[in-house]
This record gives sequence, structure tokens and C-alpha cells, in this order.
Amino acid sequence: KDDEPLDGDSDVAVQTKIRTRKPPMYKVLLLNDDYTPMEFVVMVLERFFGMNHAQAFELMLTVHKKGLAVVGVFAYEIAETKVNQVMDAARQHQHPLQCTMEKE
Ligand code: NFA
Repeated sequence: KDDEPLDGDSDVAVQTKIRTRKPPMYKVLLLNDDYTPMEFVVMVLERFFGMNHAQAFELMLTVHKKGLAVVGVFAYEIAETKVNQVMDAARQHQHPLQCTMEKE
């Protein structure tokens, strides 16, 4: 035992357990209005949320009937990008479509 310290402490580092946190997720919400054409909403859902036409049409109808719907849940920066893409497209076409995000 020539290498052991006299105090019996062998040099092994013991890491105190570190608690990590999952990043918060954000719901992206699409809001109904009376003026944005249904086809435009369907196009937005296809282009920016990777939905096929049937999925996009169904979700558009949900927003139309219920007033709003969650279109996806993403990490902060992804959600922010989606909201900006939708709002930019709506502005370019002068539609009042609103898209927002909120912490899950
Ligand atoms: N309510 C819109 C219309 O009747 C369609 C719409 C659906 C708008 C979903 C916004 C969101 N033209």
C-alpha cells in the first residue's frame, strides 16, 4: 500500500449529481379571423409546418370553427421563426392572419 495516502483518501473525483433541465417548449397558435382566405391558411400550414394538404385543411377548419388551435410545439427559437414566417407571409399578402406563441 505504498501509494495510499496516510489519511486513506484515494484520489478519486466524485461529482455531485447535477440536475439538468429540459428546455421549455412553446406552443405555436394560429388564430381565426373573418378575412384571411381558407386557401391561404392551408398554404401556410403546408409551407411552414410541413403538413400535407389533408392535414393542413383539417387544422385550418379547426381554427375556423374553434377560434384558434395549436399548430405545433417547438423549442423557443424554432417557434419564434415559425411565428415570424407566418406573420411575414400574412403581411405580404395583406391578410390579417395572426400567429403567436406561448410557453407550454
Ligand atoms: N375564417 C376564415 C374565413 O372564413 C378562414 C380562416 C381560417 C382564417 C383559419 C384564419 C384562420 N375565410
